[in-house]
Amino acid sequence: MSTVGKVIKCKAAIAWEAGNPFSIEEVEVAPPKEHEIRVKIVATGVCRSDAHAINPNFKEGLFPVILGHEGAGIVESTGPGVTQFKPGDKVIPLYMPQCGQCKFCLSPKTNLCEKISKIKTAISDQDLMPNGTSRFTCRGKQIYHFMGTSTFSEYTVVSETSLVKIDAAAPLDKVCLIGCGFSTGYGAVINTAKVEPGSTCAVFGLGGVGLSAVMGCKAAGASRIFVIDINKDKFSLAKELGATDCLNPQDFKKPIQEVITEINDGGVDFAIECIGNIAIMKAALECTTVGWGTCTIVGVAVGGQSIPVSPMQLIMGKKINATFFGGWKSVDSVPKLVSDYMAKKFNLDALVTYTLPFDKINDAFDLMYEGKSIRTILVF
Ligand code: CND
Ligand code: ZN
Ligand code: ZN
Repeated sequence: MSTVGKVIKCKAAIAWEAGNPFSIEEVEVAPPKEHEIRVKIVATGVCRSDAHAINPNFKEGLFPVILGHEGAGIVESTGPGVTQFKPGDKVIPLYMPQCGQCKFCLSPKTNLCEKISKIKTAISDQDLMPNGTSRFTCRGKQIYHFMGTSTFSEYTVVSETSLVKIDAAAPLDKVCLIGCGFSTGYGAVINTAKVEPGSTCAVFGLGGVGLSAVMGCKAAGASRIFVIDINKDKFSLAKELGATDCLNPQDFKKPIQEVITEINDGGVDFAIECIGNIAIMKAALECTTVGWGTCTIVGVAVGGQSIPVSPMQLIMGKKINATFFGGWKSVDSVPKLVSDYMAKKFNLDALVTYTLPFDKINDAFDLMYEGKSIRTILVF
């Protein structure tokens, strides 16, 4: 029986409040309105940014909410005015939209788009559909969307600027990682840091984002890739992906930036921070060489914190920059990244530690908190 135009009842993980486990509930998903698409999510990754959203220290989240921003699925139905998508299309929801018309989309200088949801300080302040309403209800309550994607639901509704069609042959339980973790880390290196052949790099943090940054450094032709993590279990995979020197800061009496500058002739050319810790952001800048060292911030720090950087570091020629979704203009780039994966230009499979049924979402978060997974993929 067709579901087009009807409310769909399905399974979703609701975060009713910060600090508590998700509860698997039956939700009602309304049909898509104008310029919206309803997508059947097939697979979704779990990223640290989802954990930040339910971390009481961040104090930014709206509740109750359906999180998830690293998914892939199939179009179920389209709302009025949608021309680029049809039922059955394989798609990736985009937390960084690309409307193609705003001042940011028209500039080659940024991958931001003003249609992005939830950049409170910069552009927008809602976790709802563009018309200010939600398509989700549960137990009679309106449920907030998240980053314009909400992939922790069997069905979700997204704006047409927050979705892109991909190769029909793509395995959704792998390419979902192109929706965030892989693209963010790899793009931070390729697009934002612009790592050069023969250069030396230091990647701080070896989660899905950091290991993707390691892959980026390798692909860019870096000659030496330091990786830094307090969890030594991450080192063997990092080496497989291209790391040359694995450092655990807890093994040294000196600060890690001093260790790196001593080993590597005054510091590395590029440092990439993939943790979200302001002290490590400072260390990352300080471990780069004077003259031209570049530090790229990828990690998201607890709200309200600042990086304690000495201006003298910058006066000495070091640069600091940061990236959102790895600098990729999403609609243009995501289908190409999927094609590159299909052509075996990079290895997403290495990032998938576990594939679990969606109902095990709380286990997936525990595996991340305990440092036992790179990525867990949840499948419906
Ligand atoms: P995940 O938690 O999987 O990995 C973090 C890694 O850092 C783990 O291996 C930890 O052991 C390690 N670590 C933690 N603390 C320290 C420390 N003090 N010293 C050394 N190593 C440490 O996270 P992820 O890979 O999913 O995400 C990484 C960050 O990137 C996180 O802050 C997330 O919110 C952010 C991010 C940013 C963007 C963007 O567009 N800029 C997109 N997605 C995620
Ligand atoms: Zn993410
Ligand atoms: Zn735009």
